[in-house]
Amino acid sequence: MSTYTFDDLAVVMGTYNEEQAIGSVLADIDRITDGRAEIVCVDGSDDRTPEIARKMGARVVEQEPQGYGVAVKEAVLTPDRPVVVTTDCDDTYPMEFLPKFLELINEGYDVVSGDRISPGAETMPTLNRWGNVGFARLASFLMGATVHDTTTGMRAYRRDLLHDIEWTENTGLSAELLLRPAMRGYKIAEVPIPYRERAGETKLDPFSGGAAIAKSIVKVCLEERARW
Ligand SMILES: Nc1nc2c(ncn2[C@@H]2O[C@H](COP(=O)(O)OP(=O)(O)OP(=O)(O)O)[C@@H](O)[C@H]2O)c(=O)[nH]1
Ligand SMILES: [Mg+2]
Repeated sequence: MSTYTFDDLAVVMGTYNEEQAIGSVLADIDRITDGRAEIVCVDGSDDRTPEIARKMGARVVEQEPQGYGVAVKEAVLTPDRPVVVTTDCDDTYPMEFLPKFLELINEGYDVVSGDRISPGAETMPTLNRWGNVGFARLASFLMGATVHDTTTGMRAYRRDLLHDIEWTENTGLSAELLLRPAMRGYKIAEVPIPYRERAGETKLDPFSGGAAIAKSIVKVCLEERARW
């Protein structure tokens, strides 16, 4: 098995009016990876986000805003590098964990998922935290295996599996990106991570978004069980 370095890593994200956060997110990635990771932003902004991203050396793919999953699906399928890490562009996720995520891929895991819930996620709005605990319990029940955080935005994936599975969800894409590989026997690791308060405004409505995520979890788990 090959040992990947930061030269084999792409960090990808959807970006939608994140000019308050993007500078610090991209600077963190560059600092932690010595400027060696490729950065891809699939952008639907009408503020200065794409301009800042380009200036900082990111590859910007322009796309009309159509929701989280439409952007992130394009983002994960864009890089040619063998390891793809997703994050949000809101400064919530700890880029200091990139070396740890890469190390676990090198140990043979196919998906490494940042688990915000186990360490407490005190900075997460209470409603979101309850919702996320509920989603993880629902998914664990339907899968017959325990997961702690199904909606985290920070994960590492082997590129090949991203191209081998067909992705169907939008708001629920984050859950889908964990549950389909898990239910097909790929090797999954959850890593407890700290979670920071968001910089800038949320793009997700907690009620309609939460309902869409619950629906995606049920749909994806039933579809995957039907393959067994
Ligand atoms: N290109 C694009 N990016 C999007 C769209 N919707 C959300 N995003 C990006 O996807 C990421 C996740 O969105 P967030 O608003 O952080 O959603 P969340 O993490 O569920 O909610 P918060 O708790 O507020 O962070 C952010 O980087 C957004 O800018 C969209 O329609 N198009
Ligand atoms: Mg976010």
